Amino acid sequence: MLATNGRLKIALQRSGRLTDESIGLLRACGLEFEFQKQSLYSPSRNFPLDILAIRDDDIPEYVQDGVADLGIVGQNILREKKTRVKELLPLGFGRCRLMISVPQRSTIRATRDLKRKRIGTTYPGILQRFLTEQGVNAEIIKLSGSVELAPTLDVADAICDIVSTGSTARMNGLRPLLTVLESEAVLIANRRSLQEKAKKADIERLLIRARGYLEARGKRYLMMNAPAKAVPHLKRIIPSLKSPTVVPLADSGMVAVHSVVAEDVFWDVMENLKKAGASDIIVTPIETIIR
Ligand code: PRT
Ligand code: ZN
Repeated sequence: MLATNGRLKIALQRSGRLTDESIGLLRACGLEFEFQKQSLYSPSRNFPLDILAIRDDDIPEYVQDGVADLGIVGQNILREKKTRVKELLPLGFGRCRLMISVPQRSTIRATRDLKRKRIGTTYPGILQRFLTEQGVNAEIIKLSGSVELAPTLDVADAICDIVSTGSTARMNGLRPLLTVLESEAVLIANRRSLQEKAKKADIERLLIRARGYLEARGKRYLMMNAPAKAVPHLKRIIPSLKSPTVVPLADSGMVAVHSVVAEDVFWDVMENLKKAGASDIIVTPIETIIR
């Protein structure tokens, strides 16, 4: 029914670590909708798109099979499933690492020490590829959950699991050994949807908006007044100030300078600008940058 109405369908995680930011991204792209975790579909009021809320593990297959045209999922899940989908855009949230950890007292200190050891994981596919690349012959113990308990239960000598802050590993007496995969959420697409003219056009509209939002995230717009002769100095202070907008002011010898600056350096930059003669500095958030 919904699969043939010409509207895009995007599969999002129904309830979990990726849900809020996935929804937030679509809202930042100007899409209006009511998102209800209980309902399978949530239609957008102002864009030809319906949200399909499912478990994250099912997203790659649903997108591959065309049940959904688009999906947002962690690269960890995507790489494990080995589905044929197109990766369109990394989204910068849901960051984590797939890591091999060992008990604190373990004699395993380097990759080669994993030889003939048992590694417990819910990511047997990624782990096997990694071990093959490294030329290490270890035994993979496929687990379905509570991986961090495997060494204590003597089911495994090491584990390969998702780590973000590392506190779960520490609480279980584990020490990180090495990173197998760095992961973040990505936007994926069904390959046939990208060839259908109408769908492709809607996907591209969405992509432009998503890129604009990602580009603007973590950036501020700066406006200030300054003596014209201070402009070369100001340029050196603001890292991103390659070609600033410089507008002459009625007051001769003064200019208005506009620029974009990264949030993390912004306070330092502001203080230095003031010292360099800038005044009336205005800082505003940026909603989007369309290039
Ligand atoms: O129900 P559903 O199957 O949809 O959800 P889920 O429970 O399988 O997934 P969820 O919501 O836990 O994670 C969704 C995605 O978020 C993952 O596939 C990753 O891409 C990403 N992500 C980011 C994480 C983490 N951070 C994370 N910390 N996924 C899992 N964890 C786990 C980790 O395995 C550990 O056990 O959280 C625990 C705490 O981690 P520390 O290191 O912060 O202690
Ligand atoms: Zn899951």
